[in-house]
Amino acid sequence: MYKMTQSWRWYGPSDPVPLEYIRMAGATDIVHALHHIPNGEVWSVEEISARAKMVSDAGLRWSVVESVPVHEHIKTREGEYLKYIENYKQTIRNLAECGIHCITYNFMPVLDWTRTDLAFRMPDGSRALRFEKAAFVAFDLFILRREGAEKDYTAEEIGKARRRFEAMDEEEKKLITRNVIAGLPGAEESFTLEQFRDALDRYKGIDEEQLRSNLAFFLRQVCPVCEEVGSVMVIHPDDPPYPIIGLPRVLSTAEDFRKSVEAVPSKANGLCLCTGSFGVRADNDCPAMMREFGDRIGFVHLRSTRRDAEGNFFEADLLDGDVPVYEVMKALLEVENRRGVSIPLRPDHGHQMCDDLYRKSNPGYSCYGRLRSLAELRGIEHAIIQTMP
Ligand code: CS2
Ligand code: MN
Repeated sequence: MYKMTQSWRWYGPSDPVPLEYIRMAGATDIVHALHHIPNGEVWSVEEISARAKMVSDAGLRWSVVESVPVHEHIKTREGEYLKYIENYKQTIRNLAECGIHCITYNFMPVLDWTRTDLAFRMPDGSRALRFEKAAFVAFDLFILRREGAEKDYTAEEIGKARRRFEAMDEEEKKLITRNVIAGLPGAEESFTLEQFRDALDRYKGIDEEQLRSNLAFFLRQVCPVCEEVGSVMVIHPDDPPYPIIGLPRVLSTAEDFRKSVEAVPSKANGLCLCTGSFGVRADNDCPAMMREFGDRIGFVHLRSTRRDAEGNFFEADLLDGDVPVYEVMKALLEVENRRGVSIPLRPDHGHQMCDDLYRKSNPGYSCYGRLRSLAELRGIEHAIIQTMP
């Protein structure tokens, strides 16, 4: 019986959740990146293997990279993009030499994942991450003051955002700005408002179709290298899975991934199925995606969100959100046993709870919150297996 490979994201030696704890949480594999290397530069074999040794000394295995960031020049296909693609290829080769074959990346312009509130109070007192539409629109219209932004919203949305903005004190304005542009963990970029406006400007001539073609261009370059060394590129979906601040999006739905595979059919063109990101849209059926893309899924993020009609969502308790976790796990086990592989899965974000509330932690990457999710996932998997033929 093939089961999930229980994995856990670790940010490196300064992560408040140390490797010893991760092992006690029941994970065997580490998801990691060399965050200290600037975007676009080659990760050397020396650096990778030193980190891998740190992980293996703790009785764990570094098997998935999340992420090798894709330089903005590659996404816009301008400037030094060819050089950065060559560097990316070399990093793929170096990782393979160190036994790491699963590479996560995303193709979101400018920002990685986006939230407005990092400490949304749940009824039980724990804290969750949240995306509040009116606060985000208020940021776009009245803090960032993006040119032409009003065209992206309805009169009702603008009115709501204005009222939301007027109710904010200076502290809250600063906090929202920081949450949006200073970069959440894993996002390697961080901006001032001025730099952020410049970064957005670079996408002025780039629509969805152009960005899609830039993704295909990048994949056509790197996939052959992956095939050569037995690796796979797994794309993480957009979060949130719809256009924001006038930027195009190309990986928000099943249809988006179909288009990518059609453009670049290489078997190295894989998917990181993040149920928390895809699950924000009611038209994304995560169990169906698991089944349809089963052969290309190299990595899974399990997390549940709860959305409302206005476009707000928060990260819910794993079994209390919109994502049908049981069905996803069932589909995953079917895929694993059909393919004869164990797929790495990690609890994506977790709530801040218990001691997490009194310690510093990377937003979303708490100790107890993720431990709770991983335990629940293990229980679900165990129960499903009892009833499998
Ligand atoms: C986030 C992202 O949802 C998530 O997993 O934490 O930072 C994610 O790691 C990147 O978008 C993947 O490239
Ligand atoms: Mn994710």
